[in-house]
Amino acid sequence: MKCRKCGETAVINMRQHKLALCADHFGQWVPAQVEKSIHKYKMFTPEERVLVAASGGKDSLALWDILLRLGYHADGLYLGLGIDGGFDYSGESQRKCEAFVSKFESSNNPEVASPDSWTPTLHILSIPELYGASIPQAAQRVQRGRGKPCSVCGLIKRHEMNRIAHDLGYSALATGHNLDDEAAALFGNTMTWQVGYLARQGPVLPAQDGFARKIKPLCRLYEREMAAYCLVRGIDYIYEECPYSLGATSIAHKELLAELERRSPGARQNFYLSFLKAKEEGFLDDHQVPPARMHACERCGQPTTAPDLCAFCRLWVRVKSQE
Ligand code: Q46
Ligand code: ZN
Ligand code: ZN
Repeated sequence: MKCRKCGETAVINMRQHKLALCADHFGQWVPAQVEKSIHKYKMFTPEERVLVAASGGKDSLALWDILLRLGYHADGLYLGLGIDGGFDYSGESQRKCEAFVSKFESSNNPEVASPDSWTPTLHILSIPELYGASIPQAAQRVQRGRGKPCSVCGLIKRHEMNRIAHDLGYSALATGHNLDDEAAALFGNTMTWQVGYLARQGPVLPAQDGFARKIKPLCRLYEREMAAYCLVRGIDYIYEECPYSLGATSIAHKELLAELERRSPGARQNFYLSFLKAKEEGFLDDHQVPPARMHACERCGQPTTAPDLCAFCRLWVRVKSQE
């Protein structure tokens, strides 16, 4: 297969776009797509500073690389969750993020179109060091050994990412969700008609009092494209998934959609993009939940609907009581 642009050997064929590209042209095509999404969904402006939630996986490191190549001021945040899984999952993920950012620390890296001598920063935050328990330990104590730690993990990650983005003055928090992730989430929400979640699902979640704006610049790119981008760009990422992700419903939904995509190229993209279009046209306007009355958590100051402590602070009170 030949590259559509130059006739060299193609490294990827994107059937949904009827487009095959060589390594060079694919390496240029991906950032151009991300730039289009940033503009189309009004994610942020060149003057704004963005914080990338860096997990060490392919999507978040590709996202960070792309934003830097596009000349944006993008720093990273790595949250150490204290997950081992028999192979030091958290330690290994952190090392991938550190290795990634260290490439930019050597001055005058021509890949970073930064107008001054600015180099990206990786903020590292360790949950066990800060709060005295890893995610699995915290979950073990409050769930008494039942179930996976994912809901505890999600709550802690959301709170801490928001806290750092807000405290350090970033305009937006960027996550590496790709189109496969978004289509799987949409499928899950549709299966159970979670209309409230559907109304909130999209490439941008605007900032609210005390909550940072959340953006998903990779939302129009397939997962396999992100893996190919890392290969083309020489980005070393952690291949293993979090050990607790095994058997997740979202993975089953991804597999179903991948099968659909195999039979009908572009089906997954159509599913997600037609949803966004229908939303733009007002399909869910009657289901927008009016913003709840918020006040500051007595302990951490983040907005909450609860009368005293936010869910994050209540969680740690329970974890401490079980020590
Ligand atoms: S990191 Fe955390 Fe995920 Fe691992 S424990 Fe579950 S939620 S699976 S994105
Ligand atoms: Zn080419
Ligand atoms: Zn709180």
